[in-house]
Amino acid sequence: MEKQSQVVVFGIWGSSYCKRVEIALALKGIPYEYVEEDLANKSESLLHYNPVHKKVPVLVHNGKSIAESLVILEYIDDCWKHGPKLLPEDPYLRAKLRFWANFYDQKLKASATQIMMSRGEERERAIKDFGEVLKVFEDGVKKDLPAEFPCFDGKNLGFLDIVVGSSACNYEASHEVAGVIFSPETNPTFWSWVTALKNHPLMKRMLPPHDKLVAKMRQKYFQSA
Ligand SMILES: N[C@@H](CCC(=O)N[C@@H](CS)C(=O)NCC(=O)O)C(=O)O
Repeated sequence: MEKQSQVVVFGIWGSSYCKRVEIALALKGIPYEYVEEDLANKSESLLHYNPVHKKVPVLVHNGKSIAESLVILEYIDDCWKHGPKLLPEDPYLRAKLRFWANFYDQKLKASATQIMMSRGEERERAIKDFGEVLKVFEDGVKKDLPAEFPCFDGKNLGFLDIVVGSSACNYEASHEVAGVIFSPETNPTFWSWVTALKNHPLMKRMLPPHDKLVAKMRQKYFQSA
């Protein structure tokens, strides 16, 4: 777009929300500066650029800030027309992709977090709930979207692939830390999609290392372990 575009991303390394933004920028070949935040001691800049939610990620483009990862992905796609398109032109398909991305964040991610936070019977219930929500997501995505959106073979990353793929390593790490919550047997479509996304060269380059994520999850959810 502009000749001297300046792009800064405020994030934390282990956050899938933040990784989405970095993956989208890398996919389009947009250079950016990355600022690692300390959420226990949020910087003045983060509070200034995201005064409403005070969360990462935040994208600052030529001094102007945008918050919320899904909003940022759309902004990147609208602003930088070169490189792969994250969303298609067709308004109906765009709406459907947005719908399932929102469902993924509001239902699936929330449900996965619930599993990590709970223990015993509550955890068993949380795993069952997650399975049900995941089935709705799998069936809905297959029914609503044509084969290329999402990209189940993980080759041409688009909006929903980035949304889901950014969590791929988090799932792998959580399986190691807290036990399996989905498998090729229970959710074959989601399993093979997430695996294909994780193996995409860009994802491999951008996503956090497994051992580092495992250590972080152990500390966050099982401090005594
Ligand atoms: N809906 C937001 C979620 C972002 C989010 O939850 N960020 C977390 C880190 S993973 C955060 O900044 N938490 C700090 C806080 O809650 O104070 C998005 O999509 O960007």
